[in-house]
Amino acid sequence: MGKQDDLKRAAAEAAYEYVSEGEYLGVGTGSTVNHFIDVLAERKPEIPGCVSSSKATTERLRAAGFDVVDLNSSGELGVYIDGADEANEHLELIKGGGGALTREKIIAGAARKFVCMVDGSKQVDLLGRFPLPVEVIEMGRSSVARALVKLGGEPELRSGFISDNGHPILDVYNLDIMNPIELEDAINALPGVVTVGLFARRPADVLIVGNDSGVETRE
Ligand code: ABF
Repeated sequence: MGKQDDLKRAAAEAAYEYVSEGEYLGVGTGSTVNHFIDVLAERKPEIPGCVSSSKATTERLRAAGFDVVDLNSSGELGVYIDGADEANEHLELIKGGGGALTREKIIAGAARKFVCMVDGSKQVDLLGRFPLPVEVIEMGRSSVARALVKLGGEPELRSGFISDNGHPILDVYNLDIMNPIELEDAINALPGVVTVGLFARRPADVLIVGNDSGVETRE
């Protein structure tokens, strides 16, 4: 494993402490989550099953022996554990680099506690260095892109990519996100937007950061 992977694994091990036995567990997507699924497979918590944010995660969870159910059958979730692409000091996030932002946002909204794991390189003062993913309805792709330019960004269609929900994604470059809640609301209000990868209205409740010096947890 590389150094970055070691930090992700350390964050995943710390996140395991938040797993609540006896309840369905929300599980996100990405390489940090893959480490977390490895930890789950090793420690085998007593949970009835998981709700997953992507086809890729569903496959991994099932291969590790966990039942995966639809969010409509699980009811309210206790805990949702996922990664992110950027995190600021208010635990506001950019997510969706892996393309699973819509399901991630739905699960985060349904969970009482959202635990986010990152390695230290993803902590930023100002969100926006990582291009902001916006999932759109195909018909509105160009009109949404023009509106995003007016909001100060440079949208680019994610090439060769369609989400698990069947939609394209615009990645918006060069945004200095001074007010994440305001920008999240503004992008959500554009006709044709399915989901914006800003998690500011519903930030993480717990941020676990894997650094060279160890794992830091912020709540
Ligand atoms: C998901 O996976 C995302 O929202 C984010 O895009 C990505 C982080 O990936 P990784 O853990 O591979 O860095 O949680």
